[in-house]
Amino acid sequence: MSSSSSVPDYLRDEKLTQETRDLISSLPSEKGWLVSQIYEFQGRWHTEALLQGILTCQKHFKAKDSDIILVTNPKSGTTWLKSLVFALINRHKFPVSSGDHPLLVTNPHLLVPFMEGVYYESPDFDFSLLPFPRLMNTHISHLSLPESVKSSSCQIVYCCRNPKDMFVSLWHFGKKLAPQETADYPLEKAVEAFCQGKFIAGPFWDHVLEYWYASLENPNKVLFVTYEELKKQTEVEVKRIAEFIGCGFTAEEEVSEIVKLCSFESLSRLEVNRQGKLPNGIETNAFFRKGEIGGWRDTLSESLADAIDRTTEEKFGGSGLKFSC
Ligand code: PAP
Repeated sequence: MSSSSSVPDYLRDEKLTQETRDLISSLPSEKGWLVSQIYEFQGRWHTEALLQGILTCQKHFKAKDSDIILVTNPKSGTTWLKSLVFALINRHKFPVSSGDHPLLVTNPHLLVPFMEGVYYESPDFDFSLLPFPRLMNTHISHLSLPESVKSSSCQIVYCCRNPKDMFVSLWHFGKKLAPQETADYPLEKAVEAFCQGKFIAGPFWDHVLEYWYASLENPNKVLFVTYEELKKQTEVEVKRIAEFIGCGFTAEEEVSEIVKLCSFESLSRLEVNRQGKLPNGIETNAFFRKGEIGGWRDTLSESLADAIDRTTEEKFGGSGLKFSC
């Protein structure tokens, strides 16, 4: 693993336990982009640190029926969804109109803990101390969720983004995070690894499909949302999320204030999201780049975009899932 100081804690291997090291030594591995090696565990490819976080989560996390868990592939709308759902469930405690909303002074990632990241950094973190209802996020696949998440009545809001924008967002995030480590890695090779699924948190498509089918099988448990629909009709989608988690809007209530507060334009201009770092070392501005649909066109050639499109068609065939951008 690299020793560059720009790489955040959860991409480093300094806190790995002997148990994780033993497991890792038995797992299929590939040379990674951003980190030197990635490992396949339960059908997904992980960095060592996030793998340890997932293992701790599987062992120790006890879901409560009232929990709300936000699930995404990386770079699929996590920061936005965290802000929206935090603002939704706390709208009586923290009215947006009061002018001193926590989102104005705190990065969304500090208001909603990232389960496997927190478990990697602080294995003894006590999730029972979170305020009611507990709101958390994860990138863990449906297959690898802790048992109690599946067996309890907790709810999952899943947000998916079209794979080309997701890939390009991750590509730029990685370059910003670790310019030296990623400098010599060709984009073509990264797209190839992404399409093969051998990329951080990959295969992207399997992650989406698992939650898609879970949402069809159990619509009260899993709500499937897309970044694109959230962008196109934010108020409609935010109301749908609010209904799902049991805090629907009354006729008198305004959803527009929350939508505005959590918009890319508002959040990205705040001092707290322009300057400073999260405790894991990531600069807060790294989570706000363009916030657009179809921004991949600046980075991907036609042939690379085609390669991702072909994989999407193969993987999503028959599922009813499609992306129009
Ligand atoms: P994470 O999974 O590492 O937490 P995540 O928040 O999912 O990251 O991804 C960041 C992307 O969401 C960025 O996309 P881009 O690189 O294509 O620009 C970021 O700009 C976008 N984003 C962040 N906040 C918002 C928002 N409020 N509205 C819309 N898009 C947003």
